[in-house]
Amino acid sequence: MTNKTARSARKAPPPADHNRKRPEAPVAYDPTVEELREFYRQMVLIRRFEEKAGQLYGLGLIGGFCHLYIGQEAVAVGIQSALEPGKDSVITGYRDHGHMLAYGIDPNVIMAELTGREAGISRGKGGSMHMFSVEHKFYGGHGIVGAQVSLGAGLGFAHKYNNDGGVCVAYFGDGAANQGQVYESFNMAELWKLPIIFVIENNQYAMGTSVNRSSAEDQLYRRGESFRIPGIQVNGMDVLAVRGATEEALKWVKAGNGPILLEMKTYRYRGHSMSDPAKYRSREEVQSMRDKSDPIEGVKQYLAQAGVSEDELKKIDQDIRKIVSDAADFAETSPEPELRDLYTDVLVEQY
Ligand SMILES: Cc1ncc(C[n+]2csc(CCOP(=O)(O)OP(=O)(O)O)c2C)c(N)n1
Ligand SMILES: [Mg+2]
Repeated sequence: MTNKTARSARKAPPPADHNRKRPEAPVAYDPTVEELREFYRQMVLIRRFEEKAGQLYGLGLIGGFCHLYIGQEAVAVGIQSALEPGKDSVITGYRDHGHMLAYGIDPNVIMAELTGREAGISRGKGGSMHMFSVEHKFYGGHGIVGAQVSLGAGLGFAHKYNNDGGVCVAYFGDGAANQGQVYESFNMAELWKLPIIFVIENNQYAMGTSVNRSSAEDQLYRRGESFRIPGIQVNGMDVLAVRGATEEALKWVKAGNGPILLEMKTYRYRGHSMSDPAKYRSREEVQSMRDKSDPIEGVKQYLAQAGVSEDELKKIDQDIRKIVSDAADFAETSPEPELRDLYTDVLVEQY
């Protein structure tokens, strides 16, 4: 490089980017009392369902892997309460029970899938990590970390191609955020201005590795910047903050601006899966999150401020306990798939 070109290269500043359009800073959602009650109901349903799944696993009624969503309830509920089931699509990883419940899918068929019964949503052959409901546009349930992000970009493409007005929400974890295919998907989604909301559920750990240990850039909402995808960091323990950010994200995507990234700062109370003794963090750390940031306690406070009585909440709790124990009874007593089902839904041809 001659001095002259070096000088001219120095002189040419990078293109100014300050005028680039950005989403508005989100504000906390202002719910009606009825909406607040519904957030509470759904979050308690997820928590009790997951506790029951943990018990059934302990009793040997659930086999294989089982990843619980306890602690993260405000994320799925805050986001999906803003979506239209059957129009907007949702895809996630293996920690998927909460997202299904938040999309109104019957707890009985989810629990029956966990226990491997014919009546399960994948006819008892998918288990905890592989559940789908095309009717609800819920596309799983994926065990390959990060794969749901590329598949989600495909769902976003389908919404655009079919011009159906839908938006895809693709959830993934802080660990998955370090996968290469995530960035290939970001690039294509932005180039094609796909209607997709990428949601990083940053629960601080990928199996036993904390986000600070694994991530050179641990402010994950910035991970889309190289692709011009704007990002928003959100308190994922506060359902109103989550819903508020989702409203902003939907506005952005529906206006044809292309994808947006939401980083939900959240926390999982249980181990990575049922077989994780969680030795990589202290009990005090978990207890402190429970004491200070529990998403359900947060909604309870909002409800109290809105004048909803303790008795009313107790009634909701009782109703939920009944729904969950009925789901467990159903899942324990309904039949297993027939032996011949070993040969169905299996790819046998060459392709
Ligand atoms: C491609 C791939 N690599 C590794 C694994 C093993 N694995 C399963 S879960 C997981 C951690 C993912 O953590 P994160 O994305 O933060 O999600 P979380 O479990 O916290 O919801 C790993 C490494 C896998 N299933 N797929
Ligand atoms: Mg994680």
